[in-house]
This record gives sequence, C-alpha cells and structure tokens, in this order.
Amino acid sequence: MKTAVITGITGQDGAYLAQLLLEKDYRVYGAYRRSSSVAFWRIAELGIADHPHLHLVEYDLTDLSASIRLLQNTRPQEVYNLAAQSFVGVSFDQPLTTAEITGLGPVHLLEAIRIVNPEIRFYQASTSEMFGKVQAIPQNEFTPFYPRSPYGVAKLYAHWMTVNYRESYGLFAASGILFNHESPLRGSEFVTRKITAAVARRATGQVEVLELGNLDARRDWGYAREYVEGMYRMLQTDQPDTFVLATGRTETVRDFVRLAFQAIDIDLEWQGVAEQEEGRDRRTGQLCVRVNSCFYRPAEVDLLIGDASKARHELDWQARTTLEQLCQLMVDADLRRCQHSGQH
Ligand code: NDP
Ligand code: GDR
Repeated sequence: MKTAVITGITGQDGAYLAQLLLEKDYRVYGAYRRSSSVAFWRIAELGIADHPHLHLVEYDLTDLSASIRLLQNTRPQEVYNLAAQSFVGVSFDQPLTTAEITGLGPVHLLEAIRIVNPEIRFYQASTSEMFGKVQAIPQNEFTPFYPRSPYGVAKLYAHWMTVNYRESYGLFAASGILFNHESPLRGSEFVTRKITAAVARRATGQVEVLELGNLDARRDWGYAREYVEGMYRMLQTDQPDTFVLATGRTETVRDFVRLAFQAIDIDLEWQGVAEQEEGRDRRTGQLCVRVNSCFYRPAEVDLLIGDASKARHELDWQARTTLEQLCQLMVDADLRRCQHSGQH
C-alpha cells in the first residue's frame, strides 16, 4: 500500500484528492493546522472522514521541524502540498503572512524531503495567478510570469523553488500550474461559490442583494474533482515536470452570475456601468446583484485562459465538465444545503 501526505486536507482540493487516493488504495495522512474550530465538513460531505486509511495529523506549514517530523512519522512516497493562504483578496491585507505560508511554507517541505528521504515525490500547488498581467494568450508552460498580488508573488517564489530543488538536488518535485477550479466544496469567499450560495438562498426565500466587485474579470473555470486527478498523474510520470491544467475557455464573472441565476429561472437584465452596475430580475424588476467597490482589488488579473495541451499529451488529462454543468452542480448543492439549512 502506497502512502501519501496531503497538506491542506481541510480545503477544497485536499478533500477531493484524499477521496481519489483512498479510491486508489493509498494510505492517506491528511495534515491540518490546529485552530479552535477545524473545518472537517468537506471530508465529511465526501463520506471519507471515518475512512480507516485516512489519518488526520496536526501540522503547520510554517514550521520546519514540524515538516521534518511529519515526514519521519508518516514515511510517505508522495507529498501533495496544497496548503496555502489561498485567497488573493486577503493577500493584499496580509502580505507577510501570505509570504510565510504560501511562499516559504513549501520550502520547509522541500528541505524536509532532502533531510528525511530524497526519494519522496513532491507536488506543489502552483497557480495561474503567477501569469497575472498576462504576457500571452492563451497561457502555457512557456508563458512569462507577471504576478499581480502578494499571493501571486508568493506562489511564484514557491514555484521556482520547486523547479530549483528539482534541478539542484534531483528531487522528484512537480509543479502544477492550475487555473481556477471550483466545486460545491469551494470556500464561500471565492466568487463562484459566493454567487451560487446567494442564488440558492434567494431560491429558498431569503431575498438579499448579492454584492460583488469586478464583474469584467475573465477566468478559466474548471471542476476541481477533475483537477486533483491531474495532480495525481503528475506524480506518476518518469520525470518531474511543470504542467498547466485548464479548460481553455474563459468567461467573465458577469457570465457566471448570469448562469447561476438562470439555474433558478431568473433572467438578469444589466443596467449601469462599473461601480453603478446592477442586475435585475427581468420579469419582476427586483434588484438581485449590485457592484460594491469594496470588493475591488488594488491590482486585478483581468484575463486568464489556459492551454493544457502538454497535460493532454503527456498525462492524458483533459477537463471535461463545462462551465454550465459546473455552475448547475454548484447551485444544486447549495440548494440542497439551504433546504437542510446547513450552509458552509
Ligand atoms: P483552500 O483555501 O480551500 O485550502 C487551503 C488549505 O491550506 C486549507 O486546508 C488551510 O487550512 C490550509 N492551510 C493554510 N495555512 C496553513 C498552514 N500554515 N499550515 C497548514 N495548512 C494551512 O484552497 P484550495 O483547496 O482551493 O487550493 C489548494 C491549493 O491549490 C492552494 O495552495 C491554492 O493556493 C492552490 N490553487 C488553487 C486553485 C483553485 O482554483 N482552487 C488554483 C490554483 C492553485 P485551514 O482550513 O486551517 O484554513
Ligand atoms: P481568484 O478567485 O482571485 O481567481 O483566485 P476569486 O474567486 O477570489 O476571484 C475571481 C475573480 O472574481 C472577481 N470578483 C470577486 N472575487 C471575490 N472573491 N469576491 C467578490 O465579491 C468578487 N467580485 C468580483 C475577482 O476580482 C477576481 O477577478 C482563485 C484562488 O483559488 C487562488 O488560490 C487560485 O490560485 C486562483 O483562483 C487560480
């Protein structure tokens, strides 16, 4: 039986990856950080919280000695580093915490691998945010980076350290440059889930106006469940490498809002521009969405669209779920939660 460590087990990707590896008969150590209320709701929703081969271990990515002990105690063949301060908006308010966790954190694991067992295969969760102010359309493994947030800068440092440890010490250190991927398990601070949760509340009678920031930002949104399969495949190759995972389609935040309201049979009519923009129910005239500039970021990533042909050729990986299907399954999950009054 193979053993894997997943950091960030309480997050969206950690939960899906744990489920995938358990299905592949791995022993999984899920590393979570101590806090007064640890969020295990995602692994509970997936029905794996009590799986006999899932072991939850306390761990903080910012601690080198904890990283060494984690690997000594669990003796994994594979380490998936998914832990991060992952919210771009917060990174502008907490640049140093973001640098410590998201930037330096992965280096603790890389060092721990060198010290404990250089044969361990390492996956680093890199991001399309590293492309930031994009230098080419679409973006692939050769596109120059230009991060636009403290989060993007921190991730870029961690990405290059992953590449550097691969080249300097021969570690099997892979970096997955993943474009946005969403699911019913997405944190409610991220825009897709913020939208689908609000839509579900409206459909179940709680009338509120959904306030959003920049509606013109364009993202390449895929389904998280498919992206964790790509992570796994990156650690099964002969040579460690860097891969982009993306759908190849880009849409605006406004498009996602429209799709989500359509899922509950509300057709939105848009009025006004920029900070004055609002969306009303075309049938009733009721205000559903308005822009609030407090959700704007000091610097924005305007357009992301990925080219995942390398992953298609070398990993046989491809995104399959359309944005319409993804949006529908997120709205449906939030509707179910509202009906059982258990929103997360
Ligand atoms: P989440 O925000 O859902 O999960 C992040 C996880 O990191 C949480 O489990 C969090 O724990 C944990 N964490 C944060 N700080 C620490 C720390 N100091 N020590 C240990 N654990 C910590 O992110 P996702 O699941 O969406 O993403 C997974 C990874 O992939 C992240 O690194 C993210 O930056 C990256 N990524 C995500 C993309 C996406 O679209 N989802 C795209 C590209 C990259 P806690 O519950 O305690 O907060
Ligand atoms: P992103 O995701 O920044 O791409 O990072 P997010 O969903 O936060 O924002 C996407 C776009 O929507 C715009 N936006 C809003 N965003 C939020 N969160 N809330 C709002 O109210 C709102 N209104 C408009 C944003 O300005 C942005 O343009 C995610 C994270 O998962 C990262 O960890 C990951 O690396 C990248 O995706 C790829």
